[in-house]
Amino acid sequence: MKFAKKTLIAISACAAAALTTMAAHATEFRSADIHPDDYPTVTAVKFMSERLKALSGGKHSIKVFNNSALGSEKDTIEQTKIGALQMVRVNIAPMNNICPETQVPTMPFLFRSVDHLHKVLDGPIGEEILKSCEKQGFVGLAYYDSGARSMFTAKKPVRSFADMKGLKVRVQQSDLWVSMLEAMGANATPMPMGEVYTGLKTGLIDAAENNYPTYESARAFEVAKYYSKTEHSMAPEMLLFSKRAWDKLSAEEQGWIRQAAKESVPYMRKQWEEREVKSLATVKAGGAEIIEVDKAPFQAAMKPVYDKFITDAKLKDLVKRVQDTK
Ligand code: GTR
Repeated sequence: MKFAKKTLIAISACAAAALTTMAAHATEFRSADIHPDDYPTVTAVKFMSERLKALSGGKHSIKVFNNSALGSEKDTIEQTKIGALQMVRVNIAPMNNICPETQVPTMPFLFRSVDHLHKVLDGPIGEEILKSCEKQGFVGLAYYDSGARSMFTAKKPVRSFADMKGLKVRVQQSDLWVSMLEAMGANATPMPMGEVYTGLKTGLIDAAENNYPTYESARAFEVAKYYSKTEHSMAPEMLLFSKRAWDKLSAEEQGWIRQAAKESVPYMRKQWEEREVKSLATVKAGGAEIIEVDKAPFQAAMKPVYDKFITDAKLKDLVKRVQDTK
């Protein structure tokens, strides 16, 4: 017992020493993503790695563990918090329960257009929301695009709001998402993205919702061919650095990371635009039916969601400022 304790102390001393010397030696930071190799979030972080290498004179780079190699988004967020992972690229939704300000850009029908979204996220509101995650152990580096999310169903199409009634819909691991789908009349089932294809195939769920690129890359269109353009949320992607790892770096190193992340944003946006077009063509060729729906009743049903989640003065003010952004 005594020996084990000593060994443990020795191990933690080694780990601490490794972290202290992190700043002095070349480091390959580890970053996680659930998406496949060619997905824009993955290629953007690889681009960021190249920029970081150049800015740091070859000292630092980033290795991306994608395809859910290190687990679901919820798992990798936890690993990032404790510093086992230095960086993670996730959707903003699994951060909703951790950091309340992230609920704001997730809110249904909040953004009027991609331009509106970019104006908000690239400005002081976006900055404030990134910063708000620091007290929870995450240094927010950037947002990436994720388009608009829409419903897709396996058996019967959603052609109107009434068709949502009683559907078993997979949602992201966020209370806000559960409420959003419940307000649409559906039964919400939170689960990791990696289980969606099988869930749809086996009938465990009737539906899910996502943008065209994920509907395509997860091959969900093969098992749920009705894609109804509800476009209910434009919840963006986030790039987060572990605050534990961050605090071990020098100001200069932190500056390189921030700069490289910033430079990866326009690169990602261009890749994203191209991928949305390509994915739509792929799913159509694969037999998906793209359905136009009247969004007004969906939007009208979202008031209780705002009432439940946008509760304090700070969140109310953030939503108002987003709405007022021209
Ligand atoms: C995608 C997003 C992922 C993940 C996924 C999901 O659009 O890029 O980060 O959140 O949706 O629905 O789980």
